[in-house]
Amino acid sequence: MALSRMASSSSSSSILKPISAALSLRRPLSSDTTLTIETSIPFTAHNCDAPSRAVETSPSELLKFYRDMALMRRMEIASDSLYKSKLIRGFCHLYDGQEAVAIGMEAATNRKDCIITAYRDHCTFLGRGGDLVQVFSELMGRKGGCSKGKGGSMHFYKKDSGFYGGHGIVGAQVPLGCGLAFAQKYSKDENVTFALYGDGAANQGQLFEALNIAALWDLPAILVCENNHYGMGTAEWRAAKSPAYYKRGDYVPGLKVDGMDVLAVKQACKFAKEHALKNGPLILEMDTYRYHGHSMSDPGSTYRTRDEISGVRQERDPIERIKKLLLSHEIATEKELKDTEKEVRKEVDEAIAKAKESPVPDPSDLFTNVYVKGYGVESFGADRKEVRATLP
Ligand SMILES: Cc1ncc(C[n+]2csc(CCOP(=O)(O)OP(=O)(O)O)c2C)c(N)n1
Ligand SMILES: [Mg+2]
Repeated sequence: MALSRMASSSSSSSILKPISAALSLRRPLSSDTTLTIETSIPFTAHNCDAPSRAVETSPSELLKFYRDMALMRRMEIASDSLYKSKLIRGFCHLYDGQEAVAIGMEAATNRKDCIITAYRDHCTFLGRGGDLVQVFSELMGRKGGCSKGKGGSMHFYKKDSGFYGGHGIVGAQVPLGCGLAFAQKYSKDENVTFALYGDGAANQGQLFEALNIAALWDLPAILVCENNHYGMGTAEWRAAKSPAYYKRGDYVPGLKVDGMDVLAVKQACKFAKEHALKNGPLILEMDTYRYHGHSMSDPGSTYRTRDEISGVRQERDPIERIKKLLLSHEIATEKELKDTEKEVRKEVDEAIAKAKESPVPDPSDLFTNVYVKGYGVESFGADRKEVRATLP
């Protein structure tokens, strides 16, 4: 990676927790020195000029990227264990491998920009400022969860930070995202919506219908295809005649981005935001990879080889990439980075312990937030004979 140093200051986005004291800078570089780092590979553009590969960052931002991605990784690994010990039930889709997309997007946006995604949503919630106790409480169906323990893994929300979920119906979040962009344009605020979907969802009709309207009305909608190369157990080339998802908007410009390089993601999202505010929609295809299977019921190794997975881990892992940068530019030592990993592990363990203390929702809450109040809906038992409750 090429690097040059310039003596101006830059601010890093401040998500999740502040970087630890153990990682405070003791090197010649001050924490806000501007560093310019080249992306792993060039962007590939469709119907637009590609942004520069030279990305501005700072030592403190790189340290933060490292910590935030390590925290997300640890959270997902811990969720896997909780699932296997049956403390998490139902659907659960993990995001490990894809962390750079959530983190890079955060670095280029503010909380008035909206984000909406599918069911692989734990890390997006954390990136938007959600806390770990809420994550684990929601996953374990406890009251303290971000959806009061009633949504579970697929239904995380944080509206006060512009995070609109967490959706289980493949592709359905994209038209909703275009609706959010419509509201932003209508109210003349200078913000955009990032609507995320997978390579599997990319073949759905509703996506093109929403994109058509968004383009006609120049809505500030950015469609982000997280191409992890599989939709459940189906490889992209089996599902799509053209897996070049960044080109699939035809008249709508697109950009293919190394989604394992957090700096490339940040640059692309910054570029997309500027573009969308001036010209309307754009597609970003993030070339990424999921290490886990599709969901907890998928071991993830029947339709792809173990060599493929370990190859990506070795050559493209987003956390390793930042680690190498931190070490090669003497921003942190191996020991400091190990200490961060330990801290992150402790933080996750403490959050799980707290979440376990949270009670499960009351039975009386079963239908709240589901039906409009005041209609007197009656709820029956499974035999459909006995009225068990009349809803408020
Ligand atoms: C409308 C609809 N069809 C099918 C499903 C079942 N389903 C859940 S996830 C999924 C695969 C989606 O793959 P992709 O869009 O690539 O997202 P990824 O899981 O890789 O993040 C399918 C078919 C669903 N939830 N909704
Ligand atoms: Mg996919």
